[in-house]
Amino acid sequence: RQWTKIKDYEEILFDFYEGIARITINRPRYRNAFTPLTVAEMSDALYYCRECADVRVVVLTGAGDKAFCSGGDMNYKGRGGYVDGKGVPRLNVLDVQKQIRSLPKPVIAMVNGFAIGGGHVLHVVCDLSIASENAIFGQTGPKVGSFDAGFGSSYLARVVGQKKAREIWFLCRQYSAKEALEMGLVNTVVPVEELENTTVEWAQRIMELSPLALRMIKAGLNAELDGQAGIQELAGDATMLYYMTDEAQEGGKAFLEKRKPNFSKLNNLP
Ligand code: 2NE
Repeated sequence: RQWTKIKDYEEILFDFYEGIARITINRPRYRNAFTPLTVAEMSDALYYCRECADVRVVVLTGAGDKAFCSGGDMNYKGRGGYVDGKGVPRLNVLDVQKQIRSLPKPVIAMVNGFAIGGGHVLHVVCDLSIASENAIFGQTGPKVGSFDAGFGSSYLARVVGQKKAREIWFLCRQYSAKEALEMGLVNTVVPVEELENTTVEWAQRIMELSPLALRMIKAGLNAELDGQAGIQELAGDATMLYYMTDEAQEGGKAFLEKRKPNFSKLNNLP
């Protein structure tokens, strides 16, 4: 399978294959822990994925065979956040979580090893998670002086239930791929050598379906949980569709032609 590079970055890889954009955290030496730069690059790549009509599905993964992502790089953790090259402490991974959630295209986590701490949360916020048999899941925050009480807790609880979410955070254990599957934390578990094939197959199946239908489903599933921000996303999609109608076009045209709009001949469905 020939993936072609979309753009050069320092700490991620970003490539494309037949409608699929793949973002790979590329710091295997540190079990793919993210720095503020890694996260800024992920954000840039996700923005590209949103803008580019050729991208139908996004895959998030980690380089090498050991880790998906081990969360924030502890070498960069200062007071107030993970410190960037200019000395500014940041928690910019929270923005990336929101980007993944609001991207109007399916995002698949291809979990190829440890998904730990903030790295675990990244897979949690993806729409689907496909894990290899060697994948290991868990939160470590309360052990290492951190926590994610946002999506990393509340959305996790929506995925695995309140008891399990509290167990994951209160015990900071590690869970096998099999355990993750049993608690509904991942969609499927496959042998390591099948991980990419399965992910591409799932993406190809998704791409046979109506992108607009999937976009609305994702927005609807988010809206139920995300309050006004979720409704705003769903409403934005409704507005986009409305602008495609003669009715909306007539309103705009009438304004520009300085006349009263004529909505009388338009369909008024029950
Ligand atoms: C991931 C895990 C379980 C892997 O264990 P193992 O035994 O396979 O590898 P090892 O030897 O621990 O790690 C290999 C090298 O990677 C570095 C290690 O320090 C080690 O370096 P050397 O000793 O060879 O020099 N490494 C691994 N993870 C790192 C990290 N996150 N930062 C910097 N270096 C890291 C094991 O490595 C592990 O438990 N890692 C730490 C996971 C963790 O606690 N992450 C931070 C959670 S907090 C967070 O992510 C967060 C948040 O809570 C809220 C907002 C934003 C972020």
